[in-house]
Amino acid sequence: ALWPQPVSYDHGDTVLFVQKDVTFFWYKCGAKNVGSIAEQILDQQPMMLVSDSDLDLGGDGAYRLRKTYTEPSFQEFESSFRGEGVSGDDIVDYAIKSAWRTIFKQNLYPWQFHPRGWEEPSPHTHTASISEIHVMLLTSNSPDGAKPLAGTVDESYTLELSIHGKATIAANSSTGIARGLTTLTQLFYAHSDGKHFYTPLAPVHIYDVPQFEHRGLNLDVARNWFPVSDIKRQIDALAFNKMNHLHLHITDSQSWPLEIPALPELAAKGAYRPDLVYTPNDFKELQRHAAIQGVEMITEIDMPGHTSSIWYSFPDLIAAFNKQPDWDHWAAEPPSGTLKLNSTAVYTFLEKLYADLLPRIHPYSRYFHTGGDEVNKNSYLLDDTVNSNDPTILQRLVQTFIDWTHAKVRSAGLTPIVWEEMLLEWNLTLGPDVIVQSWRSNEAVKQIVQSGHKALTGNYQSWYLDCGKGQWLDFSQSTSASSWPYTDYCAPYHNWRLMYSSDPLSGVPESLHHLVLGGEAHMWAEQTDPVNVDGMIWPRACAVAEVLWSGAKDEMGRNRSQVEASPRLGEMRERLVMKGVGAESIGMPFCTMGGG
Ligand code: CP6
Repeated sequence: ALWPQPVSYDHGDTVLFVQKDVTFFWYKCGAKNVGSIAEQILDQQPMMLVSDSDLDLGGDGAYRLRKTYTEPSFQEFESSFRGEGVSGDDIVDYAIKSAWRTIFKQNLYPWQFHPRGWEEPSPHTHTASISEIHVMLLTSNSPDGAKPLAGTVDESYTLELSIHGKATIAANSSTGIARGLTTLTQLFYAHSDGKHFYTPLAPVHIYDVPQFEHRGLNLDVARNWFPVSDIKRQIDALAFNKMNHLHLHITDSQSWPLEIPALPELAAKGAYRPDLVYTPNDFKELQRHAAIQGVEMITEIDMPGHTSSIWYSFPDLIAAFNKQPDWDHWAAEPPSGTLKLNSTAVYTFLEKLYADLLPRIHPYSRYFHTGGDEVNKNSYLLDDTVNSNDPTILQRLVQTFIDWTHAKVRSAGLTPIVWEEMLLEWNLTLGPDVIVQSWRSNEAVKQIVQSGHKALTGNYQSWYLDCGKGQWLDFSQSTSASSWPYTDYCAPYHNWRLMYSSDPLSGVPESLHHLVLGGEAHMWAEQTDPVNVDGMIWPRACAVAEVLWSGAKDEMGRNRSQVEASPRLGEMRERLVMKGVGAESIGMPFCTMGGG
């Protein structure tokens, strides 16, 4: 399970206090692997990991780097980026400083998780304390350099905390170390005096490994604009939940906030306001802030549908632009408008766009999402380069469009991702490298993997965070007094329990499970902005994170218990709040106080 058990302390327990001047030791060595260390832990063998004799030092390029931190310098912390991309060393460096800050500055005083009258551990009578935390990167040549999440990066780790206060984390990659340090921070609590920090959970032996390699959040920053700091806070919360992808749906029909220096009019006229934009520097900062925490940012420029905002700068490229009440003949959402499908001007535009944008993505991500959802056939009746809604004619043109864009994406060193309709509705021939993102059903996931493509899950019946607010206007009500019942097709509200009970592998034949890379929770932002975004995403996305990290089934093959998850999620929510994330409450303290 991803979230630790809440503290259960009684007076007989060992309580380890940890001091602010704890020293972090960072080693690299080439000799061991996490699997064998996990075996030792599972066999309950005593581990001597930190003695020099147990590390294979010196030979065969194996080496040891010992860095120590006491109280990290946060000035350096914020500005330690250098060069293009993010290195494995940057990740460990950041993770250590981040762990220190979480334990000593953002920790939880767990009053909601004890009966009334509980006496907390006293800092004066404890028996042991932690003065050293050792992190070990076991393979010095792991491929976690500039692109840390190449799917091949092993995020597993072991975490050992003895009752004598020896803390050791070992992993095969820098990202694995970051995951282990994240877990470590979640074992500690703040004392009510605000000066002491402790864990009653030792001894701890953890071997942890994710079930799915793609664990993400899709954030729509086109329907509403979000300052960079709000997006960074979501990245921090993702990393705290061991999620490793932020899919940024950065343009749509309503606004184009992404500055493209080669096409300055796009954001100047297409953003909601000329200053509500993401500059090239903002864009890089976001990618780096994600990468340094083991989170890969995936940029989506949704095309050819969902592009009406281009109309404000390049009206000749867009067909069927309409914001009047009859927009719904041509699109899923107002304003309608789609890129013309048989226009050389469109291809000239795309050439400029991709030449500017794709090289800026390459150092940080393997992927580029080309969209492709909800393309409306009727809109091409109004496209002067097509003048038809004949599916055969359109299919050929969309195929050409995808072939052209995907060739550009590949020549920039990136792998294309598309929405499911490109494969399942348009029956396009996609390159075998293309990842197909489902959003409509588990049945779609099955069809995607049966076609041989890798799939991302997360559909509107389960993992849509916007669903169930009753947000869809019934346009028949604006023109008549019809008593036709208003229904929201993604209702009811998707609470954490609904999200927790969704299995990404449901209905997928076992022989094809390996093609399900994982999935994403979706934050479509028609009715979400910086005021409510934290509460809309958290803690419900924690439920998705646990399913993707640990699998939807428990060891017995049953759905994970919501009863068992509830107090753990409650504590996770408190920890997010302590980190400055406005996660919503999932229940009252009475429930976690043991009814006390
Ligand atoms: N925007 C974009 C959306 C949605 C999609 N794409 C969406 C569709 C149905 C529901 C919620 C959101 N708002 N670009 C679908 C992938 Cl219920």
